[in-house]
Amino acid sequence: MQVINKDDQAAMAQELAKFEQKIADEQKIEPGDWMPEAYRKNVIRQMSQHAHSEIIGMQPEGNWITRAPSLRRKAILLSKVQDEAGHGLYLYSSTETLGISRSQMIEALQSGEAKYAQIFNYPTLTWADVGAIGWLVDGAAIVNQISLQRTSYGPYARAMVRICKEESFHQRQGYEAMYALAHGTPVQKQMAQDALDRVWWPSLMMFGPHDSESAHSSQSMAWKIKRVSNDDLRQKFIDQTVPQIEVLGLEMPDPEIKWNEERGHYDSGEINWQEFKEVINGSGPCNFQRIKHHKAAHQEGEWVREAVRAYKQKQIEKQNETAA
Ligand code: BYC
Repeated sequence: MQVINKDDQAAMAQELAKFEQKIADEQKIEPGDWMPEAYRKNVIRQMSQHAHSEIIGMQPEGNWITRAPSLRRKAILLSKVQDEAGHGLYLYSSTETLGISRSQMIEALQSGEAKYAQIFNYPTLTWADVGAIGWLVDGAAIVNQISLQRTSYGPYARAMVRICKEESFHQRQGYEAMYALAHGTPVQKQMAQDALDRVWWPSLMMFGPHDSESAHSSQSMAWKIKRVSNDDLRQKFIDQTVPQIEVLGLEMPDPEIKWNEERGHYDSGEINWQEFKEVINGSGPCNFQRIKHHKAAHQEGEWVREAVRAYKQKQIEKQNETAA
C-alpha cells in the first residue's frame, strides 16, 4: 500500500479545495488542471460513451444512404452521417485531453466494456425510420446536449456548442421528412406512424434510468458534469415533442400521454426497463451486428493509421536531421 506523507496530504487537500471552488464558481476544469481521479474517470466514461454513440449511430442511418427516395434526401442523409463522424472525432479528441488514447477507447468499445446509446441497437426497417431518427433521436440528443454545453469539463462543453448547432439541423430535417410522409399517401402516413411507434420508447430510454436508479447521477450533478437530471431531461423532451406529433397528425405512440394541468407537464406511460437493461447489456436486436461491423471497418482502416504513423516518423527523422 502506498503511504502518503502529511505534506502530500495537505497539498492534495489544498488542490481539492481549489477544484471544488472552481466548480462552485462555474469555472471550467481544463486539461492541465488538477482534478480528482474519480472526476477524470467519470468524465472519460461519459465522453467516450458519447463519442461511441456518434460513431455507432452512423450505422442505422448509413443503411439507407443507397436507398434514399430522392437525390435531395440522399445528399442530406450523406452529410448528416458525415456530421456524426465529425462529432465522434471531436469527442474522441476532447476525451484524449484526459490522458486516455483513442485506441484505448476503441478497444473498450469493441470489448463491450464501454457503452454507447442503446437506441442504435435497433434496426432501421423503413425509410420513415430515418426521418424518425432525425426528429426523435437527434431531438432527444439535443435536449441533453444543450445542458451539456454547461458541463464543468471545458473541452466537453466547447465540443457541445458546435455539435448542438449541427444536431439542431439534423432534428429539423428529420421532422421535415416525417412531415412529408405524414402528409403523403395513406401508406406513407402509416409508415410514419409505425416508425414513430417503434422509435418513441427507445428515444425516451436515451436519457438513462430514472434518477432514483441512476448510478452516476448524484456525483455527476455535484461535479456539474451533468447539469440536469435524467428524468427532468426526459420530461422536457416529452413536453416539446407531443405538440410536434399533433402537428404531424399522427396518433400518440403511448395511450397514457395526457396533459397534467397541475404539474404543467405531460404524463406518460412507464418505460419497459427490462428491455432497456437487456439492450445496454448486449442483448438488443443489433448489438452483435453493430460491433461486428465496427471491428471490420476498423480493421479495414488499419492501412490509413499505418500511413499516418509512417508519415509522422518521417517528419521526426527530418526534424532530427535538420537539428543535427
Ligand atoms: N444507452 O448512472 P446513469 C447522437 C448506462 S449520439 C446506453 O444514469 P449517466 C446521434 C450508463 O452509461 C449522442 N447506456 O449514467 C448519433 C451507465 O453505465 P456505465 C447520444 C446507457 O452517465 C447518430 C448506466 O447505464 N448522446 O445524437 O450518469 C445519429 C447507469 O446510468 C444509457 C449521448 O451519448 C443509454 N441510453 O447518464 C443520430 C449523451 N443510459 O457507463 C444521433 C452522453 C444510461 O456505468 N451521455 N446508460 O457502464 C450522457 O449524457 C449520459 O451518459 C446519460 C446517462 C444521460 C446517457
